[in-house]
Amino acid sequence: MKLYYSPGACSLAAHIALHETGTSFDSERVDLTTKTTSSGADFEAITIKGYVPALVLDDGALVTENIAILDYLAGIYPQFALEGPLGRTRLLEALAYISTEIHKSYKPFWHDGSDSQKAIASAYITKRLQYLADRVAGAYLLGDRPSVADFYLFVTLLWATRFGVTIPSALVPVYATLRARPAVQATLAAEGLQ
Ligand SMILES: N[C@@H](CCC(=O)N[C@@H](CS)C(=O)NCC(=O)O)C(=O)O
Repeated sequence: MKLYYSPGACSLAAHIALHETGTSFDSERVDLTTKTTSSGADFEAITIKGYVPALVLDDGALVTENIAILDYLAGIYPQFALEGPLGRTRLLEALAYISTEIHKSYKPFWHDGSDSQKAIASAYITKRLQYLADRVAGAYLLGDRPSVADFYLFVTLLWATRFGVTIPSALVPVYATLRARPAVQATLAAEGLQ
């Protein structure tokens, strides 16, 4: 498996998940401005979408989109999935919420929004995080062990610290617990983020 990522981008979620599995995997950094990988390859020839994350499986199949990649990884590494008849549904529900309601709301911070756009986005993100904060089910978002949704949530909380977005108090210990995990530390180091 090979993950294409950009340091500190949303691809950090899949990068953490791969480190958490302890499996061996390849990774390559992408310059999102030039759409070139660190080995000089044309990233748009790998995925015409031109954005990270992109995961190339051992048989050459390409998987894109955070939700699909994290769902795929939870499928093959069930320690990061949810149990029960509605387990996958609940996981997808959380991933979709984090992607569409939280991740995407950071757009003004990443794409040179105005101060007022950033203020509106910041309030919206905190409100959407509050929904999750009100439902924290243990040491992690969905229980007492981490799921792939935690790794995606972690990225959005890391961005919150970077952009000055208020993190609801119930998510602060979840963020700290995730951040202290050796695989998270290793991933941050691998991406040059600490
Ligand atoms: N729909 C995609 C969006 C991924 C995305 O927003 N990637 C950003 C980094 S966080 C990116 O690569 N942006 C560069 C670009 O769009 O040119 C997903 O959910 O995986």
